[in-house]
Amino acid sequence: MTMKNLKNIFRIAIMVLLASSCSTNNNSKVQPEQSKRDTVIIQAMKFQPDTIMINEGDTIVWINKGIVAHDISKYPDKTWHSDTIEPQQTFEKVFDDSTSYFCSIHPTMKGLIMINK
Ligand SMILES: [Cu+2]
Repeated sequence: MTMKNLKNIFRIAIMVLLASSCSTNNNSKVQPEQSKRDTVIIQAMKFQPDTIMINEGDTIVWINKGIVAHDISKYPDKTWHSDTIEPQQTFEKVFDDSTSYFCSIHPTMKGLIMINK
């Protein structure tokens, strides 16, 4: 094998590497839309908004902007729930299904999460 042939083989190998890294970049562009983060403010003993429409897999972030502690619990059975959320603290959770929730400390506080399917 001559030196010239060896150089050509290296050149081809580099071209193949470049081409495959380009196609990797193209693939990342067609990946599904990234999941979003949606915010619910807890203030004045209410969830604001109290009904929120999100896409499957989105994250909801609750921010306690009130002056007392709250929690986020599945309504009515508390099959999932946050820890106590003190003022200025947050809680976040990913949702794949529609659900209603409430604050088990103040059970009149209710909210609804609807999945856009
Ligand atoms: Cu509360």
